[in-house]
Amino acid sequence: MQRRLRSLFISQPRPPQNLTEEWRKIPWGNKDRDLLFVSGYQPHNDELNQQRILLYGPTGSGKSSFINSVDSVLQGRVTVRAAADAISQESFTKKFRTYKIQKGGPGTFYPFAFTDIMGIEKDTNKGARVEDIKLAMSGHIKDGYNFNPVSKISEDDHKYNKIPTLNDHVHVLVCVVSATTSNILSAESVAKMREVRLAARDMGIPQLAILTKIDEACPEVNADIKNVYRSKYLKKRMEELNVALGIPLNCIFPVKNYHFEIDTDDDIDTLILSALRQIIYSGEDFVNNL
Ligand SMILES: Nc1nc2c(ncn2[C@@H]2O[C@H](COP(=O)(O)OP(=O)(O)OP(=O)(O)O)[C@@H](O)[C@H]2O)c(=O)[nH]1
Ligand SMILES: [Mg+2]
Repeated sequence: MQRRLRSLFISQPRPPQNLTEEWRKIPWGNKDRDLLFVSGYQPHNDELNQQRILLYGPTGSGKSSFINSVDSVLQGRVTVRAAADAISQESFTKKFRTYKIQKGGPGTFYPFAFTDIMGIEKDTNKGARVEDIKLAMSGHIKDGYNFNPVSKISEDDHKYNKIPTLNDHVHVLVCVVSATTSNILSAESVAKMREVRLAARDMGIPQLAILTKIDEACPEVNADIKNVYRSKYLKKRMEELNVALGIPLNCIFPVKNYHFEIDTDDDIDTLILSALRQIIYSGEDFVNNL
């Protein structure tokens, strides 16, 4: 009994039940280094005006919020350009729209842009159609196209781009999934997302995934975002995403989007920049290997 009591006193504090040893290292407090990289980035290929980054994923997963979050990090203030929605049962984003990010004064932009699309839904005639996402990847859809969940864009549509150039083509495909739902992604949604992924593979487009809402999914991360790579729960969600879609674990990035904050935060920024850096590297490699 005495020995047990003694061992209780000398035992080291153990991590809380839901946390474990850090399983991915991230340099917290080094945000300026990442910002410097992003602001200094110029595509090697001078025919490329900007990398085109296409976001896809289930309705409500945080695609539009991720675009706003990247914009917020780079502007140094919380911005809300791509409309996000809290209560919509169906995809809130209906239009195919590309967001450039302003760099310095008006009229100058970073050499990458995000294309936001309608969310994927499990029902056959709901949400973005896989055929449309494939056409978007090869640059056939022009900005402003209104997605029609029932039929794909026709070649006669004035938003159909018959002769896409390098700049219309997608250079990086990013799958956006919520950490609160990845284990219950329906089989139908997974099938649609996998089809998109295989089409991108055939076109050689690099692919990454963003796991959003990590604050909502894990109380320890909500208390301190720096627990992200110690969370057993998030590790499990990432492994599930890896198995469901086949995206390698080192291409999956957990982030917390800005959604209620009115000011930016260095740790939230660090995670977003860590994902953004990898997106930029991947797009650059793709264009250089074409
Ligand atoms: N807690 C939390 N909420 C988030 C996060 N990202 C997005 N949200 C919220 O989730 C809801 C849906 O986000 P959207 O960005 O509209 O999602 P979406 O993928 O663009 O959705 P559709 O356009 O409908 O396909 C909004 O209420 C956001 O504020 C996050 O990281 N954490
Ligand atoms: Mg949206």
